Amino acid sequence: MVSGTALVYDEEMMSYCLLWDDPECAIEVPERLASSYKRLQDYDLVNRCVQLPVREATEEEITLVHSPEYLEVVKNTQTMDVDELKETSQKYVAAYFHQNSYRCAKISLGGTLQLVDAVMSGDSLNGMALIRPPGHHSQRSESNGFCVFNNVAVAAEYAKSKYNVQRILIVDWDVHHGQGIQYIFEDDPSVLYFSWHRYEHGSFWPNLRESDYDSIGKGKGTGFNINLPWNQIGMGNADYIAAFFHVLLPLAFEFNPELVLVSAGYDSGVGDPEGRMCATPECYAHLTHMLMHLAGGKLCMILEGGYHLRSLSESASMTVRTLLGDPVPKLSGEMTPCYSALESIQNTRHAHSPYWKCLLHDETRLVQEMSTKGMPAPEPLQTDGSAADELLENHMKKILHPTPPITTLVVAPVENTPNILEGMQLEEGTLTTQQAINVTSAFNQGELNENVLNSKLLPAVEKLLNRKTRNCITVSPNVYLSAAAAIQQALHLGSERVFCVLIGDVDMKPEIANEGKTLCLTISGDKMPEKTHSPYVTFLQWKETPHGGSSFFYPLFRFLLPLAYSYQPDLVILAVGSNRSVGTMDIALLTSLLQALADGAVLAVVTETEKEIIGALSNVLVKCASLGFGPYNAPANDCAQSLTQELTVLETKWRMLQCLAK
Ligand code: Q9C
Ligand code: ZN
Repeated sequence: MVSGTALVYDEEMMSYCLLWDDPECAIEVPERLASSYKRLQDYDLVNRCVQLPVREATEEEITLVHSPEYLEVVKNTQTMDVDELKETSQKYVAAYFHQNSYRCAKISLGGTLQLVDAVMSGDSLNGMALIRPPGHHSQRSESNGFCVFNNVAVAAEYAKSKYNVQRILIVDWDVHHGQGIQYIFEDDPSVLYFSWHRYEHGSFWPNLRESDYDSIGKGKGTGFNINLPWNQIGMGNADYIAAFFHVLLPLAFEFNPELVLVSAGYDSGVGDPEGRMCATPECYAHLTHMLMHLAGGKLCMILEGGYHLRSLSESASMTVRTLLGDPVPKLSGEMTPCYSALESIQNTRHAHSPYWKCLLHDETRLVQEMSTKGMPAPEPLQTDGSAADELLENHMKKILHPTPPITTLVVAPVENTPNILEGMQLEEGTLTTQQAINVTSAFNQGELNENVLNSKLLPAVEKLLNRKTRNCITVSPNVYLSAAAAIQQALHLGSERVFCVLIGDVDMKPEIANEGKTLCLTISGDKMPEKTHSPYVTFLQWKETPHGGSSFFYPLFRFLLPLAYSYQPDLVILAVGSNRSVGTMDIALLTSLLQALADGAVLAVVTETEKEIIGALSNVLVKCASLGFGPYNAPANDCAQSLTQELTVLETKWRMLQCLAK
């Protein structure tokens, strides 16, 4: 299996800088690279990556996207004096040239292509290129916004021609609109381009009408350009995650790319003077983790903007850590997207609803009157960013914990041991049905049964909560009783919120202490049982559609994950019983994505006869296994309908479910 994370970096890309006074360009400094690389070293991430040498991009590669005339202009800057450089720069918007710009732009692009080669050849699973100059504003014959060559756009053309890639997803999480990428692929259905950006109804740079949600692509490319404009500053973790759940991910999974390129700008992070947004570094770990589930894991991160050095370097580090497979830290902050973000999400979903099957099931409509229209422009920024320095220093200490020594603890009886993979530790034994019954009643009476405590499942729950192991898988003759026992044990040990997913025919409802300390979701092929009216006991009626592919992405992003993220559990328990209505790959995807919650503390309880599930989940828990998914199928009507009903009840409490502003 393909593994490993590639890292592209070369200090030579720091050999150019702004040579005259220009406040607009002054933020794009060489230290952006030095501080990012330094932070990766501090976290010992550089050593864990495969370091790739850079190379110069060839003229042939540059002209995959750019005109020969423009190439000539850039080439000529090598021998210019300062006045000539300044004059050339002024032909473009927010651009500057230095005598070394051409050389650096060639290795910035060449480094990007090295990364694409490593990932497409299978030498590495994924990787990141720390490069400058950035690329996403650059156009066929134009430098723009500090960008010289459009690194990501050339990378996409390169992958298409060299590796015959049919579908490429470009995710642009930089805070500016990558209008260069939009122009280049506007009419190309083989490249799905997604960009969120600070827009403020067009009053923010680059002030383009075509950055709005209704620029959806042209000709054959109609539906393949996704703009999500932010009309307010201050967007944070909940807004970004909601944008992924309700806009990007369903479309991306339906698109089914063979390669994912990220225009990874970190000016969308907290403290950045350009973006003035609020996302904290671990948010980028979550975004990265979600994208790792596309294209069999083929994911290339290419640096764009990011002007607050501490924020940039922490967020880039979180990205690389996640690519390497480290646990994703719990997301901080209130999990409620803001009103303005919901308006933007609603409009983008509406604009794309004619082109994507996964948007068919929900009502979409345009926002009649935008709440932010005509609002005063934000005050100019007064602080020097040192407040964010301090915030970030404390924040990182708070959210980062040592990685548990064991990745996956396996609790199984000897005769039922799953294949032990690297990173797994086996503990023999499991709860018998009688033990499970004993423990649930024992806890209800506030008493512990000695006999039960000696069984290996309950100590495993303790190890999970004390972070001695990252996650745990157990096989059991009665998964629901075992899950109930594990819940009781977790609550007994002080868990505040246990998120429990039960898949299959749950013949017996575990009696569990509630008070909001557990949120239980049952997934079954049968009709919904009578309503409970508790937002902590929910139900999803779901069954697989017959031929190939899967319809599971729809409830996954529309319901399961937003619910889990709203709840912010400190433990996830997933019980898979017999007679399940969801396929193995779908359960594996769900499990893998749920690992972004609770610092990765996931307990999977599987019926002992379900060998295929045991194998698939073991793989997913030990390593972010590259999962392959077929094309998207529309779900059965009754399933979609029952989900809609459930959503109406739940979305007022669990706010990440909401995708209409109202
Ligand atoms: N205050 C990149 O992030 N200046 N380029 C905007 C608004 C230009 C950003 C002025 C910003 C260019 C790669
Ligand atoms: Zn930017």
